[in-house]
Amino acid sequence: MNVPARMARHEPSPEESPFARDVIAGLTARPKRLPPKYFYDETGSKLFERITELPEYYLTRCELAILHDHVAEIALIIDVKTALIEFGSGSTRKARILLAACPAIEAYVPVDISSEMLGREAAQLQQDHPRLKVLAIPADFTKPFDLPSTISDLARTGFFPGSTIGNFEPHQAAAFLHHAARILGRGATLIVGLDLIKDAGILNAAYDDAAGVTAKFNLNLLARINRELGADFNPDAFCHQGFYNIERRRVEMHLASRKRQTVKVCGRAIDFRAGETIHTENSYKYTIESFGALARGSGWSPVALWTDPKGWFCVQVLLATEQVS
Ligand code: SAH
Ligand code: AVI
Repeated sequence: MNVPARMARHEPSPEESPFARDVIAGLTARPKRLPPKYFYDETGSKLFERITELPEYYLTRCELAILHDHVAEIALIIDVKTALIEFGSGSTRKARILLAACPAIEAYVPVDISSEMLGREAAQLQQDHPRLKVLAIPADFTKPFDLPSTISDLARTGFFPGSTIGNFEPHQAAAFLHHAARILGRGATLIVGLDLIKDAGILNAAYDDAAGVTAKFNLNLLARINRELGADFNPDAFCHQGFYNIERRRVEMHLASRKRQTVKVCGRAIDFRAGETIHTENSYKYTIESFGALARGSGWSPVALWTDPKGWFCVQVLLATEQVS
């Protein structure tokens, strides 16, 4: 009898993978939704890097400016031999600013779900910083994972830039902060980037840019489901929506069906009404006070913060206040 190679190796078939389970659960829920962590396959990670260069996407520029302007103060906070652990490291561009100015950083541990990009960026960073221990962890940062034993003698500084924390629901952000405190341990520091509430016009443009790159990033999710799960989405039959929901203080991204249609996903028929959407991402916007309250309620105490001159983006330094078991 011919046994498929993946059965012989007990690997899950595409239909049994966590990705397939999440996609089926999301597309059979009402309203339909998909988790944003699945944006970041190889194509999605490259598209995100293009987003960061867009004139409308101010977030990256603002945060880079804050880090450049205040890295000397950050270096005074990170003053003992430490490991820098970055959650969702992507291009590692922001970590490089800290590495250049903070001699106390002896190890860099980038954690990312996008494994190809993670491997590439870690290898390049190691070449550029031969004396630094670069220890990449391909993982979902919301799940438990172990830090490398080789950093056990170092203090821990977490780094969570980019406003990636905004992609969590507020209760998930609180759970993540507890989880980070558990992973980083007693006495740890966490440097977090967060996007601040601002005029709706600026937010709408940042998530629905004129060149259509954010639309491509959003629609790539359907192409990924086709590629990896053998679905038959026609991405042209969906359109990108990105808008600020003032009441909920979040930018929402959706994929709206242009017509009534049925799509086959993992052997299931998924029906769409014309105009029905798949909710693909929330990007919550905070005030300094609302984020401070969230952090204080989640095992952390804000000890320093900086914003850009326009007050659009904020970098906060948090100190672990309790040992979370
Ligand atoms: N830190 C970079 C990249 C931010 S983009 C910056 O500030 O520019 C968000 C990054 O988080 C992506 O690289 C993505 O692959 C990663 N990511 C998103 N959800 C994740 C998850 N659940 N676990 C691990 N990495 C995740
Ligand atoms: C990674 N994350 C913080 C981005 C954001 O702004 O919410 C992802 C993104 N979505 C659309 N554009 C960028």
